[in-house]
Amino acid sequence: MIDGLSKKLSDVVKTITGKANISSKNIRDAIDEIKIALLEADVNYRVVRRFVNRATEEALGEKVLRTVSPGQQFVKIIYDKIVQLLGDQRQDLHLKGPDTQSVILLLGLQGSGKTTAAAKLAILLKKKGRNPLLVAADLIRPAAVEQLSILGEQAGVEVFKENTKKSRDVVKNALKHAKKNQFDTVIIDTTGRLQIDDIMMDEIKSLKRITDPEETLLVADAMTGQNATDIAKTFDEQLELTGVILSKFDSDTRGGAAFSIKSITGKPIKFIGVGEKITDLEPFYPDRIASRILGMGDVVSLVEKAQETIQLEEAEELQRKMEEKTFNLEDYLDQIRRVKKMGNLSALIEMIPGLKGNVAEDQIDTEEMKYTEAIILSMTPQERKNHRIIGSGRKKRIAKGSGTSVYLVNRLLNKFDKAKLMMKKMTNKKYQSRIMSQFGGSS
Ligand SMILES: Nc1nc2c(ncn2[C@@H]2O[C@H](COP(=O)(O)OP(=O)(O)OP(=O)(O)O)[C@@H](O)[C@H]2O)c(=O)[nH]1
Ligand SMILES: [Mg+2]
Repeated sequence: MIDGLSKKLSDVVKTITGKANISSKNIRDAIDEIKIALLEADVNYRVVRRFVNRATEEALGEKVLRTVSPGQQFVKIIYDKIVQLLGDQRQDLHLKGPDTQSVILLLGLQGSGKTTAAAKLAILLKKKGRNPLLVAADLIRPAAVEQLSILGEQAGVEVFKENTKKSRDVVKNALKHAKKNQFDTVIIDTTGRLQIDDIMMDEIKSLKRITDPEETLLVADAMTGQNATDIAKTFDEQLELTGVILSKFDSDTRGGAAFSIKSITGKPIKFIGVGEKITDLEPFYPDRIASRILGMGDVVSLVEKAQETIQLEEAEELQRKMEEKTFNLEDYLDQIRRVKKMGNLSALIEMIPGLKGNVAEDQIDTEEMKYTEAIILSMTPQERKNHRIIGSGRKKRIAKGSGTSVYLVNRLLNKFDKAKLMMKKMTNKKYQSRIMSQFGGSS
């Protein structure tokens, strides 16, 4: 399983971790090698290009941590970027509570692993205490119903089947049957086709309309590499997938699909098939796969610790400033930059207790952050330390220098005063440092 890629990447990072000092040339060379390895693994080239640009930018711009080596820090950056490519957080199924019925619709090309995946999912769900019903809605391929029946029996899960050629009828009756018999999760196995054709799409679209599924999962064969990504894109455009099951991840796949699907379609890989047995289905964890690929789990946690320490030190420093009332516009700018670096501001606000609900929408406007930065940068160091010395003449100059207006300068100063006031209000030390360490972000 993705052994080739894993070997190459771990070699690159091993080499660079071993170096006491690394130059920007070392970084570029290493990223070049990673780029080749990813392309060879059949990762979509646009995905690779974006990966390379971001990794280079970040690796060259990174603030050096004292307690770890630059090489180790580099590994962490690559690791983070790979986790991101693989889809960031683990995405589980989104099913309704057990008192209502949920439907999982499985679709995909011929031979991709739908029928097997149906039985595998049923087992996983049963382990979680749900009561699944398998539905044989592939009425085209000879013996498809029989295949699901056998798998269902092995899994100890009831299989709903009917002697008809109309998949819509089977599905409708299956939903009724499930309701009557308290099955909380209906897993539907559908027909695969050799090619993506209109008839197939229309059939599945109508099944989707009838069943209104909580999960519409594409079962894609990892061995087809780039192809799996293209298929996912087409299916998603037509049917709005909620996720992907990447089958045959145990085979000698080069791994490309796992890296491209989320970036290209925006839809997460939720499970991987790792063998032919009905127990061979695993939840897909981007971070675990990244660790496995790089073979550098220890280094990653080491750097994470170091980063936490720095954040803590910075948070303490900030707290000291607030207590000594020396928190000034320069520190404010620092915070804004950090928040910017973290990216999604609304997500950050969600994370910080006390801020949510206290921060109006216009206060988290990224446009505004941009001119806030420009305004503060147009001030003299003295003014940044104590903005009360800024008179109306200087306000005009600052507005001009920052390409803003006096109105905006005044607004910023008011906002800063309010922010300071808010910080003062949060006098509880523990609460304060918790907030600030979150505010500190990843630096
Ligand atoms: N090694 C491995 N084999 C798998 C995996 N998933 C499915 N297979 C095999 O792939 C073949 C096709 O699997 P099916 O589940 O029948 O695929 P399908 O999509 O239902 O196929 P059609 O109904 O013909 O479209 C079978 O031989 C499975 O045993 C997997 O994760 N790993
Ligand atoms: Mg099948």
